[in-house]
Amino acid sequence: MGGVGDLAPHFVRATEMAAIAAAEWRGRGDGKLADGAAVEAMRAVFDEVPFDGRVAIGEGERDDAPMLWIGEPLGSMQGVAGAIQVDIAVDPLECTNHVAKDLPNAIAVLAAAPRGTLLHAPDCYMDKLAGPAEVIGEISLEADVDYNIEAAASALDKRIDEMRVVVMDRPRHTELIKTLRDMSVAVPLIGDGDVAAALNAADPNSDVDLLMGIGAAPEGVITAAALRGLGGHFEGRLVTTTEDHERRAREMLGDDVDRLWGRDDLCASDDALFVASGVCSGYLPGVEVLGDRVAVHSEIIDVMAGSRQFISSEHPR
Ligand code: VTB
Repeated sequence: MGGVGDLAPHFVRATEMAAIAAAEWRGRGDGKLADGAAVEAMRAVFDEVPFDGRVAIGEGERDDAPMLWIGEPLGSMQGVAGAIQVDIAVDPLECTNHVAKDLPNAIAVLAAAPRGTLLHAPDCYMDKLAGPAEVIGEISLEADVDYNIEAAASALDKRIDEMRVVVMDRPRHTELIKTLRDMSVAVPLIGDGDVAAALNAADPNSDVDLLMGIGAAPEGVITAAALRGLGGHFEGRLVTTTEDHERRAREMLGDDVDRLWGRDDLCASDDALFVASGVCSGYLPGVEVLGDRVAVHSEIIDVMAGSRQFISSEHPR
């Protein structure tokens, strides 16, 4: 039996179709419609994929239709003996608000791995820490921000005032941003899109050194798969802000709700894929309309192969 990597062409098609559908909504001021279009397009592809799939973590729970809901069975081989059993962490449209405004870095994105090897949790928040390989073993969410900055600067052979830490611009990060700036760390702020930001932080040649702060949990699991493939650092801790999320998280994880998840706990298999297609240009080029055709640009990180592939395809519009 083949591995999850063999399904890559199907998963790329799923993110491509979601990206193309969402791109129709760029700049139209309605992220929800863009998201709905991406979900529908992605689900239509999944229906045809010959696998026994399940959404391990995604945007919502069963009642939140039209999401690809957490626990949703996917694929054309549900319950078929011998079918490959796969878990998906998915965000059909990451950075939804940016599609509404046609701003950078919106992507259709997923991670796939064998059943049981991606964190299965509600779509709560996650405190995240991402960086390049050099900081592995040097920094941790267990430690204070100032300790992590000093340790990362030393591992990267930089002065503290040369460090650049990307953070999402949210009121919940006011303290974090102040602590960093008081240390003379530069803090580029992003409106949305911490998957692209984490990939950027993990790249030793990029203009940022670390990603810190709280974003959504599904994107944390997706990022963990990508950074497992790229050899970067990633850690997360779930953050629940509603009673409902707290209850669901306890039901699904028991006391593990409070634990620190390392990169390889969030994505516990090497037989994993990260697949993303650009909607709005940014870390990937966005969907291009070419008359009656569209071009879409994607990235595939195959953890087992240790490969990172960038591919472009054209489809009828
Ligand atoms: C979004 C989105 C991010 O986190 O902001 C979300 O843009 C949740 O944060 O890329 P808010 O509820 O404060 O908007 C991400 O989806 C990713 O983690």
